[in-house]
Amino acid sequence: MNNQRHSFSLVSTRTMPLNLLLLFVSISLGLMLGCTNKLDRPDSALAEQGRLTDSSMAKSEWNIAIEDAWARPTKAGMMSAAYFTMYNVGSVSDSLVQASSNASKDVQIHLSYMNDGIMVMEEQPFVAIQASEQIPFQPGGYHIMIIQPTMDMQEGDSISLSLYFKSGMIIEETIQVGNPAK
Ligand SMILES: [Cu+2]
Repeated sequence: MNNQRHSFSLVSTRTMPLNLLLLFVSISLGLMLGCTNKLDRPDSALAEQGRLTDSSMAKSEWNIAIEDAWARPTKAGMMSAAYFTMYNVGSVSDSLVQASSNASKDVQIHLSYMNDGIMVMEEQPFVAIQASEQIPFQPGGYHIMIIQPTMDMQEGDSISLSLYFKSGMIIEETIQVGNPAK
C-alpha cells in the first residue's frame, strides 16, 4: 500500500514539472513569434507576403519541361502521335496526367511495348517523373496519341499540345508536324 502510493507520487512529481516546462516553452515560443510579426508589419501584409512566397516557391519546384517535340504527319480522321523528351530538373516528383491538342478532342497518354513479339499500346492513366529524371516519349515507347485529328497534319504544319500535371502545372506548346531529326 505504502509502496504504491510512494511510486505514484514519484511519477507525478517527475511528470508535472516536465509538462509545465513544455507548456512554458511553447507559450514563450508563441509570444516570441507573435512579437516578431507585430514588429515587422501588419498581419495583412504578412499574409500577403506569405502567399507570394508560397507561389514563387511552388513555381521553382515546377521544373518540368519538354524538348524536341514533334507530331507524326497524318490525314484527318487517321492517327497521329506526339513525341518529345520530358525533363524534371526540379527537386520534387510529379505526374503527367492528361494531354490535349487543337488537332483532336481525343488525346491520350499511351505506352507502346513488345508483347510476345507483337507491338501493342496501352492508354496510361499517368506517367510519373521523379526529380532529375528524363523520360523519352518516342516511337515504340511512351507517346501522346492524337486520335482521329480533325485536320490534315502535314509536314511543316504546327499544332498545339498541352500537358497537364498532378501538381497543377500545365505545359502549353506549339509543336511541329514532322520529325526534325529526319
Ligand atoms: Cu498510341
